[in-house]
Amino acid sequence: MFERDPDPYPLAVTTQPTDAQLNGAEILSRDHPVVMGILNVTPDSFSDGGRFTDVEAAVQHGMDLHRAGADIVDIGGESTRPGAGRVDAATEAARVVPVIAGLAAAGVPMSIDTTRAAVAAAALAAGASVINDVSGGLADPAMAGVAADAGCPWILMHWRGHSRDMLELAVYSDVVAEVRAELLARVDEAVGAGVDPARIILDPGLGFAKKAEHNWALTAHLGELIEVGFPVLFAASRKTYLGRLLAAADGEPRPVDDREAATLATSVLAVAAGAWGVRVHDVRATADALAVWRATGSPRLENPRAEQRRVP
Ligand code: PMM
Repeated sequence: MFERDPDPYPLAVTTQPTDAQLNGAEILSRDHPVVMGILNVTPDSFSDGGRFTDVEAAVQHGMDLHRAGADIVDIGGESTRPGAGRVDAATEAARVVPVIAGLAAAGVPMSIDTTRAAVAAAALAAGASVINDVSGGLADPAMAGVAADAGCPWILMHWRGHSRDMLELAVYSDVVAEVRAELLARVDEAVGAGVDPARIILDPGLGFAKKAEHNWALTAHLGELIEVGFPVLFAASRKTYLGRLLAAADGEPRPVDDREAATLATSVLAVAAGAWGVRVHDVRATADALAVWRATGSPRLENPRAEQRRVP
């Protein structure tokens, strides 16, 4: 059922956008898994940090990601790597807004990766159409109001605290059940604040207050989150647990730039389990891997509990 359009999506906006396009909702009804390309405009993100701090270079990279097959480009102005400190809202907004404006002019659909309502509002005003909130609404109580007013899709990621101290929070007795329950609590809060449930996307938050064993359990049991009935975004790209899996004999983790094959394997497994989309650094390789999956008939991994879906 997830057939990708034969051609990449046109860069230029040639027709009048519909209301659904304006508020980003059409990204929710794609008939193929959504590929979200990562563009971090930060000096310190773990994979692309420092590469796109210049606005022109960042806009060019965003356009390249879109041309390579990204349905949407995710723009971040604050690093969330484990242990990272915070930047202030003005700095974060100043990093992302010019890049978003440049990419909007080129017709590139974008999400804003932020936990701050003010940054999200500025990004939406500049042309982003989806909020990607790694705190699932917990970090800033005003975020739900921004999402409700905009009527845009809101990605609620599982989160337990800011990056500086999140490793201490990686304590679970049943990580899959707890992540699912905590995400549903975020959904209830969002809906209670006026957010349309049909605009909500969930994300297990790989690497955020998670140890490697937690990430693997969430990957293996992704179907248990998908069966809840919301679209699920899977974001494993180049993360530390893949580096540890592929560690050298001396225990040295595989370097960030050499985790692509493992990333592709996780993306194919996730879409085969029914994920709505994947958030990745290497869009072209991901599009190729998903083309293989499609060519074999888009087979789905068996999810014995799929019948119990609770569609919102
Ligand atoms: N991970 C990072 C940043 N933003 N957003 C979502 N929805 N899910 C994630 O897992 C996620 C995210 C950190 O990775 P990066 O430094 O490569 O952006």
